[in-house]
Amino acid sequence: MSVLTEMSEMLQKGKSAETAALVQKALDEGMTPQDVLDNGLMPGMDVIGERFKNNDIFIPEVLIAARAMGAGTDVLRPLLSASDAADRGTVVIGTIKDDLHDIGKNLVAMMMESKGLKVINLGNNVPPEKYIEAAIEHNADIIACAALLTTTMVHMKDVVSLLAESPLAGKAKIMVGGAPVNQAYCDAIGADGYAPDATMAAEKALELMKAA
Ligand code: B1M
Repeated sequence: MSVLTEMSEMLQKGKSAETAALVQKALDEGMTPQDVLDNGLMPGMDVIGERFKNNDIFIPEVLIAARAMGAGTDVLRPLLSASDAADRGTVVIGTIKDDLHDIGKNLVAMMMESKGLKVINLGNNVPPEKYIEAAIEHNADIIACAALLTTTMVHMKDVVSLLAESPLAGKAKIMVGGAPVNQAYCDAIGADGYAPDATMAAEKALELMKAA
């Protein structure tokens, strides 16, 4: 069995220590952090998503798999963050109010850091006002909102309205993303940018910085 397949299986079983050790092994064998993420950890999480949707597994199993995903990405984070040290702007990121999903948002944060952006991670269940307060405090260039639930993505438009009334109006940009979000939704709520995955989100953030 390849190290990536084994890693995916350990993640699905929620074996954090084994997942982290296999990430390290893959790196030691010469794989890049991006390869490990795209071809080992993410496929494991995709299987979990599918099994959760089909009611083959339930929240406790999903949570322990999520913890193993975190253990794996913890090994990758310093390597990705070290790959480009330039300070290219500041991003305030969080998962929107009432939404506890944070795996994808944390990947987006990690990819943005790897591109030289300073990232202030507000965590999950972030009320719209808190994004604006944090953006003002850190003089952010970009506010990045993630949502994984169709019931929570609606709060993103409140971030857009609050930013328009804040001292950062016209300066900071708003990015949105997460599984139920798309470009049409981004346009409909008046956000500045959308990206479908973590790598493209980091690229979109740099594009928005250049356009500023
Ligand atoms: Co939840 N959950 N969950 N869940 N969960 C989903 C999202 C769901 C699709 C599963 C399903 O039913 N098929 C469904 C949502 C349905 C909907 O709204 N249409 C769902 C549900 C219903 C729920 C609960 C309501 C279940 C319940 O209680 N009955 C509940 C809600 C809790 C709450 O938030 N209030 C719930 C709870 C949970 C757990 C806590 C158990 C756990 C979260 C643990 C954690 O995050 N720490 C969990 C998980 C893990 C999932 C699934 C299985 C996996 C999500 C994930 O981490 N994917 C998910 C099913 C699925 O997605 N297939 C599901 C991996 C991650 C890397 O991908 O987050 O999509 P993702 O991020 C991607 C892109 O979307 C993008 O980049 C990332 C990587 O490339 N991206 C951005 C993300 N943020 C971005 C921001 C950007 C740009 C791109 O710019 C700012």
